[in-house]
Amino acid sequence: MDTFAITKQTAVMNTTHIEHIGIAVRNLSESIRFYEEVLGLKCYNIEEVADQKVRTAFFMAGQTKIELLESTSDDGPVAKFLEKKGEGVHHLAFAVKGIEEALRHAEQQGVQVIDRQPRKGAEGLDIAFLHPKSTFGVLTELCEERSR
Ligand code: CMX
Repeated sequence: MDTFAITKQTAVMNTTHIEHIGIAVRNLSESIRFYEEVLGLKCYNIEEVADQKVRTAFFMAGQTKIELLESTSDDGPVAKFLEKKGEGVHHLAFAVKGIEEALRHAEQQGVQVIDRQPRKGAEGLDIAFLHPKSTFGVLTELCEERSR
């Protein structure tokens, strides 16, 4: 049976836009130089997210946010990704309204949810991940501006 066949019978997620594209890098300062000195973008924020074992750097390219991710630990998710796949696009993040309902909805649709409850992410967002094995190969992040 098609995993997503019941979508039509339940309320769908309220997804508003792509919040950011996450890119795994080995060295944050070297990669920032590429984005600033070659692409001419401006890094406007660097933030460590201890919970995710990453240091992040943010850029806006027009309306689109780019997040560079450097691992702060050998056993973090980005370290594992770099070891296995090398540098490159790591995840796609969608802004949703009502992240808890969105997660429940994804689970009901048979999607493998990594975080059953939202966690604290960078830039004041609540975040939660869906497993790439159930999202057609793309690690998918849901995020929402923190309300508390
Ligand atoms: N994109 C696509 N596929 C991925 C992936 C990614 N980012 N990360 C792992 N995979 C694939 C692997 O290639 C592997 O596939 P195969 O079985 O076909 O080889 C499979 O998923 C399992 O990979 P793994 O290396 O064994 O890794 P784990 O299962 O231990 O962890 C994942 C994978 C996605 C559950 C883990 O990385 C995770 O929990 N990620 C969410 C948190 C996160 O990534 N945080 C960093 C960003 C934080 C931020 O933006 O602030």
